[in-house]
Amino acid sequence: MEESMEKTKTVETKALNIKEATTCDATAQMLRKAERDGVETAFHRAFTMKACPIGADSACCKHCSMGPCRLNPKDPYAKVGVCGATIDTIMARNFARMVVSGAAAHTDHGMSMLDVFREVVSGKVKDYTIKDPLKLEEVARNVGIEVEGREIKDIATDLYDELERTYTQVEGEIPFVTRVPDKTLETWRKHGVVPRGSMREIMELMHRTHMGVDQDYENITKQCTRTALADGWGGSMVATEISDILYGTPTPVRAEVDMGCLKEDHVNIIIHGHEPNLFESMLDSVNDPAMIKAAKDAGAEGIVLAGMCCSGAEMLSRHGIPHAGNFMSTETLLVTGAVDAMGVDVQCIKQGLAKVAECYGTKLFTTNPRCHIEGVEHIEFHEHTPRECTDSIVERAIVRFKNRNVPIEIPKTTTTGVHGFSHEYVNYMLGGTFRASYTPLNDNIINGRIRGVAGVVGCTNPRVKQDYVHVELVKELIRNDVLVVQTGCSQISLAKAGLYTPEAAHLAGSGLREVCETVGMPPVLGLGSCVDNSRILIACAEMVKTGGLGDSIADLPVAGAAPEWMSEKAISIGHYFVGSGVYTVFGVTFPIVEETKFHKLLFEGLEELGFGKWGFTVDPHEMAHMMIAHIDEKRRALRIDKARERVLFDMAARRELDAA
Ligand code: XCC
Repeated sequence: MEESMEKTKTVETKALNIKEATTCDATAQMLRKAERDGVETAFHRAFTMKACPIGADSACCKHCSMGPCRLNPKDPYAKVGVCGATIDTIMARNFARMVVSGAAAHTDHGMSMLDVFREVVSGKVKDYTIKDPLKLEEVARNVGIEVEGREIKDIATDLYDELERTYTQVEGEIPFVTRVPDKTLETWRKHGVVPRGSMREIMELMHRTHMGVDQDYENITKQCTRTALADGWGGSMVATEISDILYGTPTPVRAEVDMGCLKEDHVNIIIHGHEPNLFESMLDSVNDPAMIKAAKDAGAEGIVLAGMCCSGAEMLSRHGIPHAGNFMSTETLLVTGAVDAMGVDVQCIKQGLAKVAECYGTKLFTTNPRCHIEGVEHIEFHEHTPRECTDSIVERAIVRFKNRNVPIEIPKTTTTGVHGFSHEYVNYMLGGTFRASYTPLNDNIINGRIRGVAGVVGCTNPRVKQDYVHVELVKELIRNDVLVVQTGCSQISLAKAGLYTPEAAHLAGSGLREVCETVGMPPVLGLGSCVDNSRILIACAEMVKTGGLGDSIADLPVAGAAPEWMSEKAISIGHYFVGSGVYTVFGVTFPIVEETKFHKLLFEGLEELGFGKWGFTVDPHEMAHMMIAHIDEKRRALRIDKARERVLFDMAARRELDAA
């Protein structure tokens, strides 16, 4: 029996077409090794397990035990659920449950950051300090706190009290509405979607989506928007700002990406997850001379620390720590056999990691009370004594290094690029240190060198070829003079493809190339992790406030995309961009039945109300042109479309002159 099961597994595993599964060479190499070793990954499971077609269209409801009820996505209005719920109610509720879960993840992360901040300010946490007092003052000023002539500790105490309202406030508006452009805020107020506190919004949306409560898809969508905005302009923004205050605001830094950052003769430690607290402490642990000595005593040349997923993206941006790969490479990285320990905290941690780690003898540790994995050792991380956890992981990694008993194969691939952009740095970079402003960015958009700005963000997903959609989309955008800003796993896809070097400017259209060459920047700017999408919101708000590009975020020639998304957090992010006024296009699949009233609301109706709108396609080139068409439409509305034709004509003429 067992033998035949084994055989079936091998046949299924072999059927995976690795070339179709990923464009990441290192991941492909490790998938081949995994198959030789008889190890299964999410790629294999996605290949053998078809996605449920009813669920994919969101045409089922399991909110009560009168069901689960299945409607027919091909004939969506033919039936209703047992309670009478229509397809629109069912889809809106399902969508809302994705938004609320994603928003909860980000806001809980932000709340943890705020917890640490409170304890640092009160002196109870001693291992972290306020590294960026200038940022502290700036954020405090933004939310109306007096800073002139005051002690840092006093400002920080007031800031904590103010930002706590982001979560706990039951009435009123969250603190960071002060950053929202007036006209955008007016639209929110008109439609009653300005968030109060995220706990309240999340609770209300959960309530409304309970059986027999909100059964009007438009009204559900309204609370979806309010909750998503409580994520983007609330929980996520607090997470980013507090991380900057505690650990430093990113500035451009050269860093290495991909599996080749592992070294066979070093102890290799990976941190994977989302909250920077664990990683920051690990950085101290691996740099502790006692730990380095212990590693050397065990026969290693030293210790390599690298990140994965979003905590990796954050450390890449902030400290130039190498990044070993994005979401779909987490299991395959362990297949190298070279990872001595992997510490994880929260979000995007596949349960499948446990099995792969066991196969290769990697020590896998969960560290956060919110995230245990059955069968995986838990070493709890406490902010008051962070080194206890991270030192212990290093010690265990050294022991594993000494006792390695699996063959090691590390893909040679690494790419070095420039990471660590922030909305503050975009200011300095384009405006110069002494006249920091967004004016040069706006000017270059108005004069047409830069056609518009696109945020390309989000996950990788084994239902599509890993990295392919991200890379093709971004190449097409920059070729058409669209400046791209990125976060999360998408940033890593493009970094591996080599687009994070100033030299990549040659892939850009002539207008964008000219700007990149003048400033010495890459055509693609990495802003960090997924909570750092809030940096993109702030950049949008700054562009509006700087002037010349309309009165609200919805007027800007910008668009967003998550072409390989998979998590509920991505849906929350997508919806807060839509709520903020941005056209946002998703790939892979969209949990909705087309040509229903709810579909029409998300893809058209919201825009008519003054918000942004959703878009969907799986094809990267089509996606790029949908975004470019939207950018051009906005340029026309702003009457700056002619300037672009002129500037491109000028450049063509100049090139002819140069060639003559
Ligand atoms: Fe997760 Fe944040 Fe998605 Fe990557 S991009 S797969 S959410 S790690 Ni955030």
